[in-house]
Amino acid sequence: MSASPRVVIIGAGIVGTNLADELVSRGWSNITVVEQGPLELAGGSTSHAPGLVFQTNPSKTMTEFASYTVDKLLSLSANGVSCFNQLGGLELATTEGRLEDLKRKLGYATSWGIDGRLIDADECEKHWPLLNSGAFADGRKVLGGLYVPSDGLASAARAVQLLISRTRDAGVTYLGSTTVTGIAQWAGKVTGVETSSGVIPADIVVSCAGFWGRELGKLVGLKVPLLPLAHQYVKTTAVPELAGRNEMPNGAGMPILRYQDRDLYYREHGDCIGIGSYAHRPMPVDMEALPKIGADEMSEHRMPSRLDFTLEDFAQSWEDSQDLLPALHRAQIQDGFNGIFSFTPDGGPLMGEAPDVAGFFVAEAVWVTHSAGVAKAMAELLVDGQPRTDLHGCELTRFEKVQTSDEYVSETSQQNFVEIYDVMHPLQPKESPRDLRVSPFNVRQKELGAFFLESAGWERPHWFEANRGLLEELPAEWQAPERDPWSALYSSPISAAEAWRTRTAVGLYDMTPLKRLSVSGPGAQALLQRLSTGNIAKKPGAVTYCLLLADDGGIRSDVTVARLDEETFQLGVNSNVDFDYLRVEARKQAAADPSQWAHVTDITGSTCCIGLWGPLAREVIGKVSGDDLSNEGLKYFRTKEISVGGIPVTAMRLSYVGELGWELYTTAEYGLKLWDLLFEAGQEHGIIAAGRGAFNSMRLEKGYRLWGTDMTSEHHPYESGLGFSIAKDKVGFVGAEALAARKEQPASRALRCLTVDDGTSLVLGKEPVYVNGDPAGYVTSAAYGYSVRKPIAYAWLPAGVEIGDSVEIEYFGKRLAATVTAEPLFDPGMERLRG
Ligand code: FAD
Ligand code: THG
Repeated sequence: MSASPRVVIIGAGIVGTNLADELVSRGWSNITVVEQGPLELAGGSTSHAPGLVFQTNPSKTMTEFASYTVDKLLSLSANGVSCFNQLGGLELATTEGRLEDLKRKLGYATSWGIDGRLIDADECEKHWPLLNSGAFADGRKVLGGLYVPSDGLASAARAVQLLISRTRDAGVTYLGSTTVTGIAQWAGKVTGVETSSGVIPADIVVSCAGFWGRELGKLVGLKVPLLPLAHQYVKTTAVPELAGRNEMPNGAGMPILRYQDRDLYYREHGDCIGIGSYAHRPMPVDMEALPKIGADEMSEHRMPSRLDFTLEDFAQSWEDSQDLLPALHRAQIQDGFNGIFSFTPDGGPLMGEAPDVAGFFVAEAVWVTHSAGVAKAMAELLVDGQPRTDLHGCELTRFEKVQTSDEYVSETSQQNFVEIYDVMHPLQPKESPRDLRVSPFNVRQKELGAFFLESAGWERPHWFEANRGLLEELPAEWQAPERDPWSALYSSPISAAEAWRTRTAVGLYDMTPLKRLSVSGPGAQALLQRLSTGNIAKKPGAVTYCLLLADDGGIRSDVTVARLDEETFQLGVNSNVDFDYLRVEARKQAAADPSQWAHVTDITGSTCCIGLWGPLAREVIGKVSGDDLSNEGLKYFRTKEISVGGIPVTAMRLSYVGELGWELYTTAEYGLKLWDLLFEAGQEHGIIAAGRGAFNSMRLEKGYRLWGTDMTSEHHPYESGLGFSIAKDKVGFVGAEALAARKEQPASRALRCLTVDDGTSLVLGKEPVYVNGDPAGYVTSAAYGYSVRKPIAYAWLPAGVEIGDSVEIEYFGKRLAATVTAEPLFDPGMERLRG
C-alpha cells in the first residue's frame, strides 16, 4: 500500500468532517482531525445551525456544491433516518420586484439543473397554511413563490457525528478538546501542527476552522479575508396551530421558508417555529472578546459561537414575522441567540492553498448548504491536484492584496450581510469602498462624465455622458432597440454611439484595470513555455495569445505573453489567481534548478494602459509619434517601444474590440499626459473616450471569450473554440497530455454563438437555453451587437446542436427564439485588425 500524505484537518465542523470523509473515500489514510471543542458538540457554527438548504444560487459552482451536499446528506443515515429532510424550499414574493427576481432565480435553477417552479399565492398557502392570506400591515400580500422540491433541512450536527463515526472506522484519528496553537514549517512548507497537547507531524494541513479562520491564518502569516458576524436566530414557544403536526421535537413537515422582502427565514421545530433574521444591524465579532468556554462547560446553550441574544435587534423582525404568520400572535420568543459565522468581501467561500506556505490549505466561510460539495472539491484538489468544479469564485487567492486588509474585509463583508437577501442586478457595484483604485486618466474621465462601475477595486468607466450629444448624429442603422427595464439598469444608449465612433473613427479605452505581470530572469522563458499552450520562445517583439491549463486540460486562464527582451515578458492576465499561480510555479522552478529563477511582479498599479482603437487610430498616433506604426513597422500581435510626444510607451498591436490599433502602456506618472496627447491629437478625427458598455458589445461581436464567464477550468480548449491557441506540435506543457487525449474524443458540448431572432430582446447571462423544448445549456455572455445589429448571446450547448438550429432562451419566464450562428459575427476575415 502506498503511503498517503499525513493530513491534519483543523476543525470538526461540517466542513472538516466532510473533508475527512471525502479523503477517506479516495483512499487516503493517515488523517488526523484536531478540534478544540468536545467532539460531541464542538461549539462552532455547525453546532447550532438550523440547517436550511436552499440550493439555487446565481453561481453554477455554488449550486452544484449545494446539490451534492443534499445528495450526500440524504445518503448519510443511521437507524433508517437520513441527515436530510427533503421538505422542499419556498421563497416568497410580496413585491413585484421580488416576483420578477424569482423568475430570474428559476432561470438559474434551470440552468444549473435544479427542478423548481413558480407558484401562486394559493399554492404557497397550501404549502404553508400559517401564511397570512390577507394583506399585511402596510398593504402588501403574498404574490407568489419559488418552490424547489429538492431543498430542505440538513441535520448538520448529527451529520458531523455520523461522519466522525464512519471515518473513525476507516482509520481517521480525532483529537477533541485539543487546540491548534501553531503551524510548524521548514523551508516554506508545513511540517506539522502544534497543539495544546503536542506536535502532530503533517505534510498537509487543512484549516476548516470556520469563523476562526483568520486566527489560524495568522499562525502562518496568511491573511484570510473573512469577517465573523453574528446573526440572530430564535425559537418560539409552541404555536397552537402546529400542535400534533410533527412527532419529533425538531421535526418539520412544511418546506423551509424564506421571506426575503423582510430579510427573514423560517423552519419548524416540532410545534415551534425557528426564525432567522438578517434584518438587524451587522454585528462584527471581536474574537478577543469571545467567551472562553472550557470543553467541559459547553452545552447546546453555551458555546463560543453563541452570543447573548439582543432582543432590541429582533423587535422589527418579530413584528414582521407576526405579519407573515399571524399564528405567531399566540406565541412568544422562547429562546434566541446571536450566532456567529463567516462573511467574505464577495460572499464566496475561501478555498485553496496558501501561496507562501506550501501544504497549508484553507476551506472556510462555507455554509452547511455547500459543505459536502466544498469538501469534495478540496479532496479532488488534494488527491488529484485539480478539482472538477470551477473554483474561480472560491479561490483563496482571488482577492487583490488591498482586498485582504482588515478594513476592506470588514466594510465589504458587513455590506454583504446587509445585502444578503436584496434583489441584486448582475452589474450592481459595491457602494463602498469606491475610488479605491483609479487609473491616471480618472480626472479626465470624471470631466467627461464617466459612469463608473467597480471591478477588483478599480473604477471602470462604462460610458461617458460627454458622448450623449453623439446620439443626435447616430445613423439610424446604429440605433439599438430599447431595453427592458431590468437590462436597462447600469446601461446607457450612449454605448451605441461609442461603438459607432470606435468602428467608424477612433476611441480611447482605459485598459489599466487589466492585470499585468512582468516575468523576468533567466528562467522566465522556461517557466512560461512550461505553463502555457503557446510557443512563447520567439524573438523579442512577439506577442502570443495562449492558455494556462490545469493538468486535466481545463482552462485556468487565457493570457497574452509579450516578449519585451530576452529575459523579460509582460503578461496580460485575468486575476490575482494567475499572479499567485505563476509566482508559486516560479519559486518551484528555482528550487529545482537555481539557475532557472524568474521574478514574477505585479506591475498593474505602477503602469497604465490605453487602448487606441478604430480605423483612424493610425492617423491619430501619427500626429504625436515619429515611430513607424505602419503595418510593416509594427505587425498584428507584435510589440515595440515607441515614443508618444516624448513619453516612453510600449505599444502592443492587438485589440479585444477587434479594431486596428494598439494597447499603449506607460508608467503611471506619464499616464495623464499620454491621455491628453492622444485625445488632443484625435480631435480632428472624431476621437472619443469610450467605456465598457461599447467594449463588451464589440468583443462579443468579435467572438473573443472572457475567462471566468465564457469558459473556466471546467472547459477544455477545443470545445471552447480556443483550439487555435495551442501551438502546433508543442509538447511538455502543463495539460498537454490530457489535451492530446481530448483531441481524439468527440466533445459532448460546445460554446456557441446565438443571435436572438426578434432582433430586439436582450438577455444578461446565465439564462437557460432550451433545445427541442428541454433545458440543454446556459448563456455565458450576452450583449447587443451594435455593428451587427442583433442581440448576441454565447451559450454552452450539446455538441449535436448545429449552426442554423433554432433554440430558445428563457428570460423572465418568457422563451425567446434564437439561432445558432457562425462566428465571429464581425470581421471574420480579420481585415480590420491586420490592415
Ligand atoms: P464550524 O462549525 O465553526 O467548525 C470549525 C471548527 O473549528 C469549530 O468546531 C472550532 O472549534 C474549530 N477550531 C477553530 N479554531 C481551532 C483551533 N485553533 N484548534 C482546534 N480547533 C479549532 N448555514 C446553512 O447552510 N444553512 C442555515 O440555515 C444556516 N443557519 C445559520 C444560522 C446561524 C444562527 C448561524 C450562526 C449560521 C448559520 N449557517 C447556516 C452557517 C453555518 O452554520 C456555517 O457556515 C457552517 O456551520 C460552518 O461550518 P464549518 O465547519 O466551516 O465551521
Ligand atoms: N489584452 C491583453 N491581455 C489580455 C487581454 C487583453 N489578457 C487577458 C485577456 N484580455 C485575454 N483575452 C484575449 C482574448 C482574445 C485576444 C486577446 C486577449 C485576441 N485574440 C486574437 C483572435 O482570437 O483573433 C488572437 C489572434 C492570435 O492568436 O494571433 O486578440 O485584452 N494585453
